[in-house]
Amino acid sequence: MQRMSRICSLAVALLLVASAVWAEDGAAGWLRYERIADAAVRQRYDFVAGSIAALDSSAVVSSARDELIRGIRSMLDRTLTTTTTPADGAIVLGTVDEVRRALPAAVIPALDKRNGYWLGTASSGKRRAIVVAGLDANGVLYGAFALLRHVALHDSIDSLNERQQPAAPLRWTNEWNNLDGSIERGYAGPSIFFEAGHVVTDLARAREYARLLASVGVNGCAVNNVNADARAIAPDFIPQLARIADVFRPWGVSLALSIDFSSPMKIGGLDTFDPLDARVAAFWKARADDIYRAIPDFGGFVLKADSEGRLGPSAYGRTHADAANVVARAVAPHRGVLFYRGFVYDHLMDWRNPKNDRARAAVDNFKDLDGKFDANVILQIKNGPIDFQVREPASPLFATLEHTTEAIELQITQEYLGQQRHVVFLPPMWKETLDFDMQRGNQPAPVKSLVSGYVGVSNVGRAVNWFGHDLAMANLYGFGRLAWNPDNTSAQIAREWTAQTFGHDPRVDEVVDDILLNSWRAYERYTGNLGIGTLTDIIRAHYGPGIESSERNGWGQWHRADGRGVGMDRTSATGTGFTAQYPPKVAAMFESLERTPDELLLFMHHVPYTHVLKSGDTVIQHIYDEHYRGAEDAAGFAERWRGLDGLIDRERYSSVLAKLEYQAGHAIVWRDAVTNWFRWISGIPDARGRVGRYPNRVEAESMRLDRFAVEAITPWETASGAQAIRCPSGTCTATTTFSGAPGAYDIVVQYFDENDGASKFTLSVGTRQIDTWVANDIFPSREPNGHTSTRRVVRNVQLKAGDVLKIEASPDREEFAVVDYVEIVSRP
Ligand code: GCW
Repeated sequence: MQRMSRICSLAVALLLVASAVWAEDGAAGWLRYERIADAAVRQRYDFVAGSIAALDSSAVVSSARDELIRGIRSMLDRTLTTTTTPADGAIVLGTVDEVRRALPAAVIPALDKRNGYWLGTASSGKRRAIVVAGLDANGVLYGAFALLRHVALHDSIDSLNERQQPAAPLRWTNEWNNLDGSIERGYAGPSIFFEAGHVVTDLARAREYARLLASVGVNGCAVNNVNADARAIAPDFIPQLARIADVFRPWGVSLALSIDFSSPMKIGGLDTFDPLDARVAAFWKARADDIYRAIPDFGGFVLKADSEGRLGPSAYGRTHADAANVVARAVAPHRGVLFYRGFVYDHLMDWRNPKNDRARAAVDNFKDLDGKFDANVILQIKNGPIDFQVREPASPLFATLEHTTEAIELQITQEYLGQQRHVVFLPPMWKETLDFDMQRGNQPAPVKSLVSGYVGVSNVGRAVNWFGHDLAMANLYGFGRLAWNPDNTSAQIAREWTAQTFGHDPRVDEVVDDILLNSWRAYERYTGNLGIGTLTDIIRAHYGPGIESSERNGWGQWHRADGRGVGMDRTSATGTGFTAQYPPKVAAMFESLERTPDELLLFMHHVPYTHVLKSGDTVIQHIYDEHYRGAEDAAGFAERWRGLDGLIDRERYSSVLAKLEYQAGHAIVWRDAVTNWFRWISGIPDARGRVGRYPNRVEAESMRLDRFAVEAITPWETASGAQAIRCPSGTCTATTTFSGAPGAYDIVVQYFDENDGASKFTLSVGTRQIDTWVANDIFPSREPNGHTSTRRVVRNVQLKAGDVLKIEASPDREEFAVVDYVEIVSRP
């Protein structure tokens, strides 16, 4: 009996272990190494068996070897044994020099870019070995991951002969993590690096993150916020940071840090941070020397200065070059670099002056400094001239500087792009910038040919699946793949990511790829088209609609919509002159109303609402149509995902479905807010009669109310009819009597889920309760508005005339169970 129960508990324990290993919680990201069941596919890798030889014992090459063992075991159930001699090895790993010495038969093509590698075959003893040769240890690691990727993608590796070199030597992420563990613009829980002012004790997640980064060729990571806390480089903090560097090192990821330019004063005991003061230079040198003593492979610093209230060289009348160089010189002897952020602008601009323009700031601030930066300074330039909006032209700064090393900064965290509650696959957007031809000197000059570095603002958090939304991982993957080779297409990146993440069922892959590849366009449609900006609340959350929030303040994300027209006039002829910041051919294109592509029209020009686009539609009708179309796209994503029921694991199926359904609802919030606002300001109705007319909708304020009170919502466009109902205390009810035809309906309740309470709702038809829920999500607001407006849908409810629909609600703390409307939609 006792024995039996021991066996039983052993079996249970084993089961638990097995299910933990196979839990599809997104933690493994794309590195799932799913077992290959198809015999024909397995056969392709028959010769991958026996031993694996790593020709050196460096930590990075050991990681490469161990990763291959792990991946091959998982995909092919074969355990490679390790050896250090290549004889009869199935896989041989090493730097080019090591491989040439050990396997003279290997014909390795020349590699000349750091981190490059060659994947090929060569005879080894009596057999053919797969060779992974890197120019350096990182190259070996990237080659190993590439080999595993081939197997995961079921590619044939029979005639492997692949020379890969990265497009740019520096491929970093920035993590806007604060030392207290919070993350600026992070949407997936607290920091994996810091908590309560120190480095976390358990760095397992940081180690795992470095592995994910390495698998797509990222070789540096600045772990703290660019709005930097000076304490990060204080002497007593360095040993803690060294622990992060230790877990990064085996994955070839250099630790880097963001710095506060006023550190010489804040932590150095000086009375100045003037970059030309010798004591300040000595301070930076001492800090750098100290860091490199503890972390010899430290990557360098990132500096945000004179931007959004951060102190910078302007305090002493010095230039950005002075600021950059004093820090760069401190790290130069250690071969470190300084990324200096080009995101410098005045956020207190006078909005009344029509010539003021935030988009001009980067070029205006940096154009005279070309050639004045030290060789190890890299100017880190956001893809567009404003700030990670849903559509921006490429920043003209890329083309302005000819003697300055440049990096492009892309944002993986979806700050303005749905904060990982909306699916937005970003490679198609990033490629718009990378492929944009500046035609500098009348020569082809796509942005990707002008940059030597890629920086992705990532902001992963403690959420098991890293970003909160399983599909958002495709953006980290895509960032790495584009930083390695910007010629990779979005479709190719999506295909690779999807197959590794969800497997090879063509029905699944088609749907996931399709959702990914159409997602940015959809988001653009229902948030802000024609280059107008994201039309979000720009003052705080950057999340839901807030059409006027960008106007009449100094932040400069203006769209200048008034009763007659819309758009920023950035032409040289009549506007801010921004267009002239581009090389002549591009400038001429943007200067011309006719030649500016529709998708950037309102970024460059102010036009009447009746202006006719290339598509033949007027601007206003286009705004209406696109918002309806975008909301339909979003509904389609959820619908298509439902078709995957049973084809993928339950866990990810359900969690992604919940996100897509929420998104479909929020897309309607966006649609209604933006279209109603433009209907109001332009006075021009929707030719298709949709805007302002919602035949299936019963406004909450017109229901029969018991204890509920009617409330005006701010901004008005974020509630249907500008009003909602709130329950001050206890339990409140709102009822309406159905009068339509008998049949099956979906019932929608649009309510506000604030982050200052968890109010409760029940929905009944007659005496039958059909749904109950608690509004306990954490949206970025404590008020009923476009951030918090949320849709609850009860599907397939039988209704007949005379049925009474009742919402019962009770508030919690400061959340007053606010309801906007009910919609009763007949099922197709
Ligand atoms: O997009 C803005 C963000 C800020 C951020 C800043 C920057 C880290 O709203 O939160 O600050 O850009 O890039 O420096």
